[in-house]
Amino acid sequence: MSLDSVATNSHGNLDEEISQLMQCKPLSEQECLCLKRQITLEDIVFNENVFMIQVRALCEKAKEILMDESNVQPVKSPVTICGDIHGQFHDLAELFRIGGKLLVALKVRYPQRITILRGNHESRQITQVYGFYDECLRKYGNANVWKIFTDLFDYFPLTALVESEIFCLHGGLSPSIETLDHIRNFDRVQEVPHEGPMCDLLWSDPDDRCGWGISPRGAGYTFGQDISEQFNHTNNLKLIARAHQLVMEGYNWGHEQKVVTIFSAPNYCYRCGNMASILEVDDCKGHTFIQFEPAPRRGEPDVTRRTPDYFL
Ligand SMILES: [Mn+2]
Repeated sequence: MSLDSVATNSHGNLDEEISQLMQCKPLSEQECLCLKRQITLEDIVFNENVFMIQVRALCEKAKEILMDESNVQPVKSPVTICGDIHGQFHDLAELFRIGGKLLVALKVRYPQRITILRGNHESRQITQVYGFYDECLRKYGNANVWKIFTDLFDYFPLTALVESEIFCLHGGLSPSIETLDHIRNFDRVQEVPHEGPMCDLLWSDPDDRCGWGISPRGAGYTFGQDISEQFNHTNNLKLIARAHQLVMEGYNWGHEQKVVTIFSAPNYCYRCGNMASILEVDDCKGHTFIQFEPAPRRGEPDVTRRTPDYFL
């Protein structure tokens, strides 16, 4: 194994890796080395698990990029806004076909074109309950990959701002936050707290009732149309685009079109029967929702019977 090849970090190689990932295939050792910025001989000798080197290298690179992003990351249109994916790989591949490709490998490849925001599931605690921890153990035999990814999640921006007028976030508003500048000043690189403004952004939901309410989720708040109107007015926003809730049509307007919920996992948990959607914002700031159905799952086992009751 030549260490010269280790120094290589061309986009060509990353592109090949992305194409393999898109087919749900693990990367080879040779290719993995091209991802690593500075891989040491020690890494190669002592890491028995090549996948771990790949994942670690990819996530370290992603961290470097995310570190420079704001808590309210500015985004230019045209852009496509997506909601929850919830680990439905084949539906994610379908979303890629419809709306273009994204996520961590693509974030590293196209840092200016992909913005990944943190959701309430991108946390150590939630991933241990809802399957990601178990999946890492099953596929890699230990929790290293889970640790690498959850360490990366700490760096994901909390919110984004499309053309200064569409405020994007996973959950919703917080009684502790009046302005975007307040969010910009958080130190976000930490596990999602159990309460407080950072927690609320990832957990809250809009509600038909006015004012703030106690969330049935046990974290975050519910917020009424009066709250959305005030927040949009204070911050010169036209729209709050958020995810976090299953909506049968894939998207759902609320608060007299001051808020929209976008959910991008079709037939959620492979049994909810819902459509998914993404929101395209064109370069004239026009909005188009694209709805889509579950991807065909050729040759895949029927997992319905063993789908756990997550999130329902
Ligand atoms: Mn959520």
